[in-house]
Amino acid sequence: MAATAQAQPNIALIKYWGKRDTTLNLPATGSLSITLDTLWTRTRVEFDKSLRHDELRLNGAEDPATLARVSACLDLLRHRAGSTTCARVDTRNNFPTAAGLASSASGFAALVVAADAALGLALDRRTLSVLARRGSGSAARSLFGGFASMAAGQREDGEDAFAEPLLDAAEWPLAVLIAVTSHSRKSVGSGAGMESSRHTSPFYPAWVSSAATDLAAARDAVRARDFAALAEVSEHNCLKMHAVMQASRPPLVYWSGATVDCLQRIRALREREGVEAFFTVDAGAQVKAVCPPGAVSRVAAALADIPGVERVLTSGLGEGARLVDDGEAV
Ligand code: 2P0
Repeated sequence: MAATAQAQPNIALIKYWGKRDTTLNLPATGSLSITLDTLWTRTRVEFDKSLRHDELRLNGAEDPATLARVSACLDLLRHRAGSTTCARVDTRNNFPTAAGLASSASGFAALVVAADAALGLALDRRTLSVLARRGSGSAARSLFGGFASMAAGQREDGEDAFAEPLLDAAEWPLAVLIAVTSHSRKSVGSGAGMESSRHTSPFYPAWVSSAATDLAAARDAVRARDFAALAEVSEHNCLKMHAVMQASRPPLVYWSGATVDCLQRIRALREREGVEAFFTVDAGAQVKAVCPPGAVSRVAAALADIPGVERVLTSGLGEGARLVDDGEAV
């Protein structure tokens, strides 16, 4: 009744920002992401009949704020297994939590894979992706490695809103650099921010209606391994999402001054210095640069030089969520 899983965060190149249903956590738009390798979440789930309620520890400390979300996700798996047994969940991240590095993505992906095994359910990946989405929309994508795309779906029950693999990491081994410009928790979480944008941003309808075109262009670019095309549509989609955020009331400005400096530097590297690199920014101040492995040292040095960049993390593309030995755990 116990299992341990590892999942890595993913970085969306075509963004999910907005829900078409908050109860089932259904995205208003499709998305496309790359799964990282060096950053991970490891989660051990143990169902134990002696427990009176679920328990959650994050990086060794109790985390009552996240427990209800975790319990609700576990309930979906318990329901399928015909079980009411409570669980002890131990989870650890090797990267900063809640600073724009999508810990909920790797967290809920690892949770469903570990709970599925601990309950002996052996659900298929698509079903696990749907269940992870119920925990956190971006988690549906961390079930898969390399490049994954996520459908918005149309069904009211959400059974068509799952992620699918596009290319394995080895098929187009790009690198990701993360310029950390702030360690503070973001002031408005993604869920609340998305709802604010949906209700108040005048740009939200245009964001939703133009999403499918961006997603199709990005999927084509990935399949063709066309870096320039992926760079163009990814930066456009990222800045469009931030325009929606910034036009919300109250405004959602996740950037720091260093964020903007990083964006300008990455554009200069590409447009003036011939370095293949593009940026993306999520609901936080960190900037992610995507480049071929051969450009890593050049891009990393350029980002590290920018005042306000505290450090630069480097990652390749990795695998989807998977079971690991209990010994490797948390
Ligand atoms: C993304 N983000 O596609 C976008 C870009 C943030 C900006 O997915 O409410 O934490 O848990 O479904 O998955 C962050 O949203 O939101 C996110 P919930 P989640 O990566």
